[in-house]
Amino acid sequence: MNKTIESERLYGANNYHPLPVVLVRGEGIYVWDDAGNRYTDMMSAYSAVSHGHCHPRLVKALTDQAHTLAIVSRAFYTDKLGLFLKKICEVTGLSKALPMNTGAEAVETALKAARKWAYTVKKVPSDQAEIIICRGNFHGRTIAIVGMSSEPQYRSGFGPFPPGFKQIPYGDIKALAEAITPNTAAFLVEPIQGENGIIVPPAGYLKACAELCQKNNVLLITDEIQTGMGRTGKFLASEHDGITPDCVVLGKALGGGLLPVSLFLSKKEVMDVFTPGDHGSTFGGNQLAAVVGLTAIDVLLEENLIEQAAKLGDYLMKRLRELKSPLITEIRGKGLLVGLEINPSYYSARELCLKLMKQGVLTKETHGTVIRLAPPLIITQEQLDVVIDAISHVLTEAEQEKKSALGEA
Ligand code: IF1
Repeated sequence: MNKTIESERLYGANNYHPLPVVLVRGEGIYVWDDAGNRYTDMMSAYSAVSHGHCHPRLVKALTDQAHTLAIVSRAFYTDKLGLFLKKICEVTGLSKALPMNTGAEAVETALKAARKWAYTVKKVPSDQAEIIICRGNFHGRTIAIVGMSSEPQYRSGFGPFPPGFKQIPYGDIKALAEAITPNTAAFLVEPIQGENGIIVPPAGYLKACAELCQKNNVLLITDEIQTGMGRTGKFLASEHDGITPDCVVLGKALGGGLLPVSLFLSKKEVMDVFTPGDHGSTFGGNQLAAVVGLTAIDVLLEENLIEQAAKLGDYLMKRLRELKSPLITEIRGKGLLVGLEINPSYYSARELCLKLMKQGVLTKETHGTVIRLAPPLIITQEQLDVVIDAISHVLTEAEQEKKSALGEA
């Protein structure tokens, strides 16, 4: 047993089932293991490493700031936070931003803001505010958030959960209309469900939700922690529907693949419900986060990574469709957030990920049957071709294995 793996298993919690590889270095789209093998990273740490590993400009911004001033808390002003908040509001079209650290913290901030807005602005009776969420959602791992989850494992053993949440099917605008009541504060939704297996809703779904929410004075909150920062070929995935939500949650790639940076963004009327002392965070909006967040946005725009994600995402989906493998039941996604649904009766997605690892491609299955293909947005077409060839190779190999197992070869 590898000593490193043994230590993680001996001293760590058994809350993940990692692939049997020990990574020691990353640069751009590549990571290396402790035996010197190089892999193309098709996971990007669940879309947190959209800029590539250890991006030089981001590392420099972080280290320069770390030598200058890092953490002072929000008890004082600093010279970087205002620049970061101004930039993200200009780029997204929202009016205000509240900085946190992890995605879950920013989602919790959104839940608190929506409820307080319901009581103070919409005049919903105290403690009666309802928030609508979708089946198959993933918004983080806190008790309130897993209380909204429809995934039994994420809830099992962690109850009781806070009330005030109503679940509807994803992609179903009629269900949303039926779920709204005079006490509805908000509808929280992912533009594409990431964890649930890269589920893309029907075209125009988000636009229809925005219209319905506006008509009923309900806040539309989009969770763009995974789909935001250019991942789907637009800065925010909601731009594909031509809408600006009332509130947006950002995280992951905002941290430039270096540290946790998240934001709750909203129109002024919502953010203004917070008064000093209502909400906060020790590290939220620290100088390192502000500088890395600002640079992460600049790099995304200056290196045209958003257009790159749109162009190469279309190319990837087209090439995958041309493989015409009987193992693939569906190819879903937008931009460089792609899911390859594998027929479980034919072959295991995890087994295919292990085969891909041997071909120098690192990714992981989600929900048992979907292989996630979400490389750093800096990947080139030539580098993508190498990955597609590896996918083609393992699918053919798996197909041959299946046929010989059935005596058909
Ligand atoms: C894990 C995947 C899971 C997210 C969306 C909020 C959060 C996430 C849309 C919370 C986080 C991460 C969490 C990580 C694996 C990964 C993930 F979808 F990306 F694959 F879990 F479903 N909203 N997603 O995707 O952000 O608090 O983690 O910073 O928990 O295993 P966080």
